[in-house]
Amino acid sequence: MAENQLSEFQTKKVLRVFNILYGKNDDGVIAKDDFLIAIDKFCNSLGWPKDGDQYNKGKETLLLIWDDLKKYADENQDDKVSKDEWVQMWSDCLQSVKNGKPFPEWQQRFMQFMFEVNDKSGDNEIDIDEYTTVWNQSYGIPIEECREAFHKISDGKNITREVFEMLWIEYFVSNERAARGNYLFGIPDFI
Ligand SMILES: [Ca+2]
Ligand SMILES: [Ca+2]
Repeated sequence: MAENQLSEFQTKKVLRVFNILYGKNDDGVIAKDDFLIAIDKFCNSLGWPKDGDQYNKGKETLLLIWDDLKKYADENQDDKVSKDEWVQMWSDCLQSVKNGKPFPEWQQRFMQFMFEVNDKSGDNEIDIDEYTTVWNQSYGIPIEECREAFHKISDGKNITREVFEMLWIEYFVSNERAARGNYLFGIPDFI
């Protein structure tokens, strides 16, 4: 396995997302189950009827994301992505971004999906209530923390798809503590 090229700060950030998005069943790895748990959470917080179109489409997208994540990250091919494998994948991703390449396609799909999950009303902007709903109800981040994080990332405006993408990339790539994107997934306790 190649060396981790992320700084300590960047490593903490990617591990934070690992824990928020996938640490829910506390087995210390990401597996297919985590994606099935995620779709049920989204259905609950967004009010999607189970087995309705949005549910089915969301599930299909998440399982595609899982397949691709596995392809990129599951180095020992045990159908699980460990924390080390996760960090290594982001390190590789950072290297290719530094070499002027875009994020891999599956990442773009993941980012778009997360935007759509956040934009409950479907008007192509995320407002503070939408942001708070997703991160509180689906991921258990306290409401006050969600609101504070939104103020930090939003610059007083709703978040468009373009801004979301910028924040996402900043979160995973930037080594700057002052970057707005650092607050995309709540308030990290190490900033
Ligand atoms: Ca593995
Ligand atoms: Ca919206």
